[in-house]
Amino acid sequence: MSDLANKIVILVTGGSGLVGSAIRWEWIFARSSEGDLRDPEAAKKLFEKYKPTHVIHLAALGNLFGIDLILADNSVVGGLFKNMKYKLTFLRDNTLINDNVLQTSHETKVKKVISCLSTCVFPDRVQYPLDETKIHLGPPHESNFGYAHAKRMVDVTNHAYHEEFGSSFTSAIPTNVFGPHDNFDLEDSHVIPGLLHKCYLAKKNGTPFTVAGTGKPLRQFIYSRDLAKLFIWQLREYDEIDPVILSVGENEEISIKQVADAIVKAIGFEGDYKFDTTRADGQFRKPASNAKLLRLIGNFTFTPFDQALEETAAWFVQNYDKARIGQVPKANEPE
Ligand code: NAP
Ligand code: GFB
Repeated sequence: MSDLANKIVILVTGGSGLVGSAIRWEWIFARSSEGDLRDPEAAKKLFEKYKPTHVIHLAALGNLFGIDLILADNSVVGGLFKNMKYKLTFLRDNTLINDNVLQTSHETKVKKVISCLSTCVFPDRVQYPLDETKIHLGPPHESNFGYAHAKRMVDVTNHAYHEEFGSSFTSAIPTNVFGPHDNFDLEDSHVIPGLLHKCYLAKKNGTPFTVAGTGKPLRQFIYSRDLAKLFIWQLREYDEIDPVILSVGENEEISIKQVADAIVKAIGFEGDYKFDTTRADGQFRKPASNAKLLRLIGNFTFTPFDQALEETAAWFVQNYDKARIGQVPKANEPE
């Protein structure tokens, strides 16, 4: 699949008329090189440059490339293993980013902000399924408490802005996201991109394919293209300050082993694979309810997991040279 297959281009005929004018949006996709949002001055400059009326706030540390950030192993990205390692950095830097984005949005009279949280904001011990009312009922799982506390404070901050200034700042809570353009680093990434890369190299080089942990934990995954559509819905239709969970149904949890099996199929790997049970499993499960989303949106068709995974694998294989693959040990480098 080419890059174009992931690009959404919408042609609006009659776009200069009454109706067309009402739906004319200008999108600005900022990245860290436009301004490091940990720096309040950089945030101000970015907002002064583009004068946004609405903000979808996705920037987060835990997902950084190309930023001047010195960590012990000189690299930075997300997923369970990175979150376990850099709790303070992820707490401090995400708190700075979120505060700068919200305060600058307030100062420049942005009409609406949607900040992206994650299901890791939920308490570790709470009655399942997770839903929007349970965020603050207990501490998050210890494996990523730094990142989780920074993210859950956005919900508190949104309410405070609303109560003091009437601001329309809200948040979205996606489950584990995957798709083209992900960070496919071998170790410091989320499970799907990390395993896709490992499986690809195992097939290419005839090396072992090893899955971290027991394979038993359960997760809900959302395809990035489905999530994009839900963000647009939220921007247009959603008026609450409280967050909304953006997820497939809680009955669509799948195990890490099922993920590995789907990856083996999508990559066409024919060897055996094994589990490294010395490595962490993280939370066993964190099923999230999408009942609120479905009640509000009415109906939404999620891309079937296998189809989304195949599209992602095809994109990764075809774009290996330009994908975010991190450092590949020399012995594993494809010819
Ligand atoms: P990603 O692929 O790593 O992208 C992160 C984005 O944030 C990049 O555009 C990056 O810019 C920008 N950024 C990072 N630090 C910044 C800084 N200091 N200043 C300005 N921009 C900065 O991450 P993603 O997976 O799309 O995640 C997007 C959002 O979804 C995040 O808030 C994340 O917490 C949330 N989320 C992700 C998942 C998941 O499974 N991926 C699940 C739940 C929630 P550069 O590319 O220039 O570095
Ligand atoms: O995507 P992931 O890192 O994040 O998945 P979480 C971790 C699960 O996949 C654990 C297993 O059970 C791991 O043992 N796993 C197997 C692997 N092989 C691999 C691999 O090669 N790489 C990775 N990363 N995992 C994240 C939070 O939790 O959820 C983030 O840490 C964020 O903060 C995200 O909230 C949505 O689903 O465990």
